[in-house]
Amino acid sequence: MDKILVTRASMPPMEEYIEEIKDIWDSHWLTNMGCKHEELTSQLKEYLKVDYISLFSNGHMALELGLQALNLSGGEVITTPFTFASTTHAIVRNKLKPVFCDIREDDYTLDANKIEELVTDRTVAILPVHVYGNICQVEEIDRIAKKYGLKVVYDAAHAFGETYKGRGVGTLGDVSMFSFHATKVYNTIEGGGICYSDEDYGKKLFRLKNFGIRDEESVDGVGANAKMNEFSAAMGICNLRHVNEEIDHRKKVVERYRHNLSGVEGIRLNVIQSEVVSNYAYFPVFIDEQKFGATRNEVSEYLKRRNIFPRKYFYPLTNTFECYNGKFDVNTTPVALRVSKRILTLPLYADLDLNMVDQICDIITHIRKGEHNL
Ligand code: T4K
Repeated sequence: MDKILVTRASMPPMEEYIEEIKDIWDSHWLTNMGCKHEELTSQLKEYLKVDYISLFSNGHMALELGLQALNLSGGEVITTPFTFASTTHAIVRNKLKPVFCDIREDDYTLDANKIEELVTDRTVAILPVHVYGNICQVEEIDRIAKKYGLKVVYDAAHAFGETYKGRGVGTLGDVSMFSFHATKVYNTIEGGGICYSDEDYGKKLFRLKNFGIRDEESVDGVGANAKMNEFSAAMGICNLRHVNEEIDHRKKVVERYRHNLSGVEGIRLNVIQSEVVSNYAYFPVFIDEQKFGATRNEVSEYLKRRNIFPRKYFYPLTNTFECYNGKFDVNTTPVALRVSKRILTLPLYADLDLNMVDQICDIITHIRKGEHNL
């Protein structure tokens, strides 16, 4: 049996991509905000229901420079440790201090009830993550941000195309970042975007991703280079034509998993959020070893021996990373710690065969019944 990996990049038919890149050969225009870049920008703006979007070479640079463009100049950012390395690194690389807030037991997002106690006179922003596409407690976060004059930057890397109460999730907070990495619901090979509504902010962002260049003879910012190239943009144009279909297929996979695994003792499935139109980005299961009879690690290792490769997104927590040299106390985020040791994200992609989903679930239910030697 071929390896079943946690995900598989979605790709358009090859002929469609070749057709899309033909005019790049005619123009010899490969990057620096070319035609494909501009076309994709306007298509994404419409698809995501946002005022503005600025495209980047990847989601991380979008987040890092998106934060930089807010001019927060030192200070503390309240954030979650239950995320990919990028979120915390983006804060630290901006010379800001992450202050870790615990997460909610049910949807794994930042626990808004615990934010206020972490606000100090140094706090400048809140950086929550719509982890797995689960939307944060946005109204409460908004209330706190207004009360203390804080910026809200959403890491919406997992939330492409989702809506909350009918609004594009990219409109939440001051700015939101989407990742268009190969592993995401929607990809531009590598890529990312920052959504915003303030035009002046957009101008700063543009300079930051293009060396701080104002015009041919003036450079007025110490910018980086984080532009999306034309081949990525062409991939994005093609993938956008298929993304709704992609999400429908993912939905079927998720429904099959839910059907097979709901009611298995010791397995808790991801929440369904009533006001959210989901993109079915990930399929995390929380394994309670007391009730299930095996640990998350045992299940993961057993599946790997059967050529199925789930992932422990997100373990370890970012506040335990070696690179931070013990600066943060993981005991301040006990729920995140408990979840990170018990969560397993199962394989999920649009063309994952439903029979394979059944096989994965069979293995898990048999482990529950003690019918497999771990
Ligand atoms: N914020 C959050 C909350 C994020 O989750 C991420 C990225 C970011 C920010 C930053 O956005 P980007 O700068 O990446 O745009 C993967 C992705 O690389 C990363 O984008 C993603 N989050 C993270 C959750 O997952 P790894 O280290 O697990 O990737 P890797 O190479 O092990 O790939 C995982 C599986 O994906 C493979 O087993 C097979 C499949 N795959 C992978 C690649 C690279 C493909 O099918 N095709 C491919 O080209 O991080």
